Amino acid sequence: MSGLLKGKNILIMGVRNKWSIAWGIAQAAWTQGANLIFSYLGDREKESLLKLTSDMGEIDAFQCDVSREEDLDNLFSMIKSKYETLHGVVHAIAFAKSEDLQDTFVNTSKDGFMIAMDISVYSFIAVARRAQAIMTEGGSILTLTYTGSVRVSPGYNIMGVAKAALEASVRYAAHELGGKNIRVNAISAGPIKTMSAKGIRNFSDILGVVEEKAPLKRNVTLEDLGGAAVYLLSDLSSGMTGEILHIDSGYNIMGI
Ligand code: NAD
Ligand code: IMJ
Repeated sequence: MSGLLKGKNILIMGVRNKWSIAWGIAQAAWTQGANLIFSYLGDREKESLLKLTSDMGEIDAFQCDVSREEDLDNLFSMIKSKYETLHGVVHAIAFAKSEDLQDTFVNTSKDGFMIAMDISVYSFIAVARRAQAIMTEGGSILTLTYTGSVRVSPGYNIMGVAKAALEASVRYAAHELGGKNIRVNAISAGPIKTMSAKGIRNFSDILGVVEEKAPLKRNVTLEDLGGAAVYLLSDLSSGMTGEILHIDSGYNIMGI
């Protein structure tokens, strides 16, 4: 299969390095013929993005710290002026203060709560608003979530609360944008070793539990996530919106 995303302008937000979920999705979308546009947080990410995309030819990459409204305004006005229309957005961004992922949940500070909700949830709403305004031919908006939204994942703490709000945001945005043929979905990914998982206590134990207990007896890969994202971004998923799609080796269906 190839060419599922031919002619589609797709914005990928959240590549930090070659392990990033956003990069796995970008590669899969590229293989399917998408015109990729990237946004990155800062200079460090820009440098690694330029290296990663060096054999993709001329590709636009714009700096955008999603906590800054002016960065978001600039990003979408650049996209509008250069591409006229947008068909897809991948939002693969989350952040909480590291102390809020280590300390006890009830010790979450107000500042820590606000930061996690701002970067991991509000940014999605802010992106969806700007994206829908230039999705003149319909479109697909995609974000990434984790099971910690619905079940307690010790240490995930405020990020679990943020992901619950993110998933609810997917449903509200899907309801509102459906009339413009814009679909909004999330992938709930199994644990995967990225920078956002680095330094998480017991992370290799968590990967081991999935290998042992998940129906597929293995952890998910960037290719697994890329395939699901291509489906959600393409017309193959034309009847699907407001959905949380589990790409987790089936772990979520298990009880004891
Ligand atoms: P990652 O660290 O590679 O990606 C996170 C990205 O967020 C980085 O590119 C970082 O630059 C960006 N970011 C943080 N603050 C930002 C800001 N203010 N403005 C713009 N960008 C900002 O890690 P990842 O695991 O690929 O994470 C991508 C998404 O996948 C996140 O939403 C994460 O919650 C989700 N997710 C990860 C896992 C996992 O196990 N790694 C599982 C399920 C869901
Ligand atoms: C993150 C924290 C605690 C437990 C965790 C994770 N588990 C998994 C993750 C079990 C799989 C990774 N994940 C799903 C995330 O969404 C990570 C988000 C994140 C990670 C960091 C680490 C560095 C930092 N801030 C962060 N903010 C969000 O300073």
